[in-house]
Amino acid sequence: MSEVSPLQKARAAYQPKLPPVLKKCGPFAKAVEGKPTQSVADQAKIKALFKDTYGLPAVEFKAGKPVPTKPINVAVILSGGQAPGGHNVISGLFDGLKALNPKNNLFGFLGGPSGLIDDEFIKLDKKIIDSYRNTGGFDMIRSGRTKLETEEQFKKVAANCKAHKISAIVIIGGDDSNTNACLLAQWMIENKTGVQVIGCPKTIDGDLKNQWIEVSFGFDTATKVYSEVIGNIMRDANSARKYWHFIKLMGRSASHIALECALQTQPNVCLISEEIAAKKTSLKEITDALTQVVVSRAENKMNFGVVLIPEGLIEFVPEMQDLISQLNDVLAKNSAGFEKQTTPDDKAAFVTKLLKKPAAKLLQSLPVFVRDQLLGDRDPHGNVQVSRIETEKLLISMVEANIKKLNAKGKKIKFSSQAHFFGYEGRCAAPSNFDADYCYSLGFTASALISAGKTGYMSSVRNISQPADKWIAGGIPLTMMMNMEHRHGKDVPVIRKALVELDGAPFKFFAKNRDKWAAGIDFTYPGPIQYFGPAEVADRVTKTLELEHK
Ligand code: FBP
Repeated sequence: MSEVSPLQKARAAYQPKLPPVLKKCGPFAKAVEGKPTQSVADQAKIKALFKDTYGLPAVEFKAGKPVPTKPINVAVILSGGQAPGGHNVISGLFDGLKALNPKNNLFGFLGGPSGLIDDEFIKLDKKIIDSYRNTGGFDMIRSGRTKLETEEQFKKVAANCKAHKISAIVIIGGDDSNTNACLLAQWMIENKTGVQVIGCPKTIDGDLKNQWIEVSFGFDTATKVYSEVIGNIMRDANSARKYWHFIKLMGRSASHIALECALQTQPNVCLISEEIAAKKTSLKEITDALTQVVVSRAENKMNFGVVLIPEGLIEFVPEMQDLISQLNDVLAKNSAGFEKQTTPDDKAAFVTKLLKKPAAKLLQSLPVFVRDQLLGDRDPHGNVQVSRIETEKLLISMVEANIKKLNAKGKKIKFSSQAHFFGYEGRCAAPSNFDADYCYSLGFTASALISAGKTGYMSSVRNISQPADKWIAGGIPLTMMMNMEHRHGKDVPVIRKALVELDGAPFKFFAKNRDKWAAGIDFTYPGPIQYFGPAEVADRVTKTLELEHK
């Protein structure tokens, strides 16, 4: 075991806060059912696919009395990308189960869904749980991206549950993992296994949210970590006054992380993919607008600045979206011929001939490193790995080219740049007080949902822009968040991804202020996450949550 840092020691003693009803009644709170629910769209199709889990009522926990419960065995997995607070979901679940009955057991299946399929697990005891309380990372039981969705996999999971007398599975994951949790819950009912399935909302991307799930866990801590470092870079930029920093921020598709960091730090530019898609802004228009900011600032002797770029941007730019979709198609149909090409130039020439004219022209116009990234390794579905494209460097090189042209016409604009990508730096940070409390509450709520006999539900803790003594614990049917989407050639039921809403309060606040931020040095330096101290410093929530629930 590695040495424990003084902060980790102090954090181990932190007792996360719970919603009042769970604080008072523990997992014996009573599950009060509301009205039957509907899926967010495609009701008839979702209902037909989820015969037993469709239309279930949402649940809210109210005061209840302890009752004796039989001992049970429960499985837990962490699924998908890391997010701060995962260990606290597990410790909340563990404490809830032990409060129900000290003989209850919690098995942590290793490496995500594959552990559940391949029957690899550890029994989680107090010693293990105590050593991971309030820590970041998923290293207690690790995570993985295996998709748990086939009949064969479900049968293996059911067999493993039977072998270990497991009667409930808790899946801690994002939209895809919880979609699969919903499929698994339905399958377990249809096959009369008696195994309950409960989901917990995880992802730093913040795109698993709706009226009931106000935020996915990890978003708070990750955006605070990125905002701290962005603030540090802003101070550096404002001190040296010689660099433009182009910072790409994680968030596979939605721009919630970039928007939140912009709200926290007030950069000169922050691109929002959803706005770019809505306005059908071209790459040239994006670059011209960026160049305009650089030029205006240069005219005011400010040859420095900070630009935030969401990771998923490239897929939202219409002509790039078209190029990527043509590339996916062409490479799938001509993979043998493509693999025979030895040099990057030969590969590009081979593909270019097969693309439609505008896409071919665009590919040829891109910097060689971006062209090669687009033609590099495919994902397991054979698609271009968009998240590997260095958009921050692409934009720098396009702005550079614009400035060069302007300088050739007599302007004298200085443009020196630095490129950054912040993503992995934030995913395993020690959870903020908010995430420590929220995650522990989500895990504890999951134990209460299990005790209430629920399946096909997601643990829900609401009213979280308020202090924890006003939080509401409950559960919502997974089917309620679903719609049908066309993926990899077929229509499938999925939990709807929440993108940035352009008529939402966070974006509106940003849009109102961005011109002022572009012109000046209104930078805000949020500083590091504080774990101890006054609530307005240590317990503050994200600006997104604050604005959405004002
Ligand atoms: P989840 O949605 O599974 O939580 O993962 C989100 C994320 O962190 C994205 O922001 C990022 O694009 C991706 O994971 C990176 O994935 P990987 O860890 O496989 O490199």
